[in-house]
Amino acid sequence: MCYTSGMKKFPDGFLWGAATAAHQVEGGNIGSDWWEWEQTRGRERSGDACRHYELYERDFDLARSLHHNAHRLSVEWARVEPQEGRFSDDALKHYAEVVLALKDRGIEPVVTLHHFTNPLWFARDGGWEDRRAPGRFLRYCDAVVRILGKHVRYWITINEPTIYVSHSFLFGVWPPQARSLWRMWRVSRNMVRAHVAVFRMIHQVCRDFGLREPAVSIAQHMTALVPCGSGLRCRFASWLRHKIFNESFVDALVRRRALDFIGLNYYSRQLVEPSNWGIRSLLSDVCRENHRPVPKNSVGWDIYPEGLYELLLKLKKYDLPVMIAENGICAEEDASRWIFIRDHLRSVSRAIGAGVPVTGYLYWSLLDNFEWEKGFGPRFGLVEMNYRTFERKVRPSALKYAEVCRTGVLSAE
Ligand code: IFM
Repeated sequence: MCYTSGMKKFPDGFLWGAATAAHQVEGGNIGSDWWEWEQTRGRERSGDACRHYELYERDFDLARSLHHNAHRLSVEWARVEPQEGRFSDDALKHYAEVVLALKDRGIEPVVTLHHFTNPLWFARDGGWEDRRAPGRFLRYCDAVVRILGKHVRYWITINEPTIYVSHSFLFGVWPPQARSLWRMWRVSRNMVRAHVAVFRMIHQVCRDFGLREPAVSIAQHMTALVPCGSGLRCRFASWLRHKIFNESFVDALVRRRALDFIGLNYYSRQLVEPSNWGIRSLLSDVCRENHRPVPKNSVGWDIYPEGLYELLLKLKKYDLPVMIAENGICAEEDASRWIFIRDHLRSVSRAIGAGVPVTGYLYWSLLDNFEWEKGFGPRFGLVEMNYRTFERKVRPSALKYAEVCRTGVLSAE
């Protein structure tokens, strides 16, 4: 890392780009549990989303024009295996074409195999709670990896497992809207098993086909857990939350030697202030007094770039490369997007300087997209989406980020 008058030069070969996920951009994901759930919720529906399923080449042209050399996308299980054990050749061919479209543009694909959505048949027949879930997920991944393996080196098996299990099985906000510690625990256990099985399968397929060593991980969502006060309760609760929400899934996979790198998704901070020593309070109470105010994104999340540096330093103990698999802001005003990216890249650069092997940065997201239960309101994109005409418009922040992608240098201003 070179520091010249505040300028930061990132390592050669650093991956620069953005991320998307199938359900949020493709449109028409009719065979998935989310699609069904949206129809019954009286909320905004994903519908055509960004029509990325048909317009992906246009989007990748934009990514190339913005000097991205990497792009994270997800394969939609519901499209690839619309009925149990029946694979869609059309869908598999489509994703092969998508990956080749990236390669043709000199963009390294980072492929996610599960990003929150499930095929309907799977969800209706026990979903992730069922003991058959790891085997079913493995069968689907095997079909994908056999087709895409030649062209893909970076794999993310499961996106944000902790967010998925907590939102779907504990807080009851995503399908199947369960509120049960026991159900959450079963799903977590099955996801660990599923990841480990897929990790081994990908390595085996690469050996069998004589392909280069793959790099397989999850994308782990981590929040900076900052004690509001210096008292024991705040500090203990922050430590406990970090262990449970940020590290436990990673630890389970490290123990099983099933991570080649750590995919880190980072967005925000939680100012921890438990009102008592009860377990609920220790795990969820936050400061309500705005004691240490910071700017917020358009859905109220604290913007806290220092948190990325602090978390990266904590990841050093794993002795694994780290890829920032997501980091982004939803904002009404685009000016704050560049400030967000710049400040978070400063944190990444500081962490690299402190010896953390960060290998890439993928902004969330390339396009404005469908933000789950919040609908199309939050605007995360480097590219603005007109959901009526499907016109794409590059935002000024994207051009500033493009300069960093082109040069590998973050200038001082
Ligand atoms: O849109 C999501 C994405 O699907 C997973 N990570 C967080 C993003 C912003 O909420």
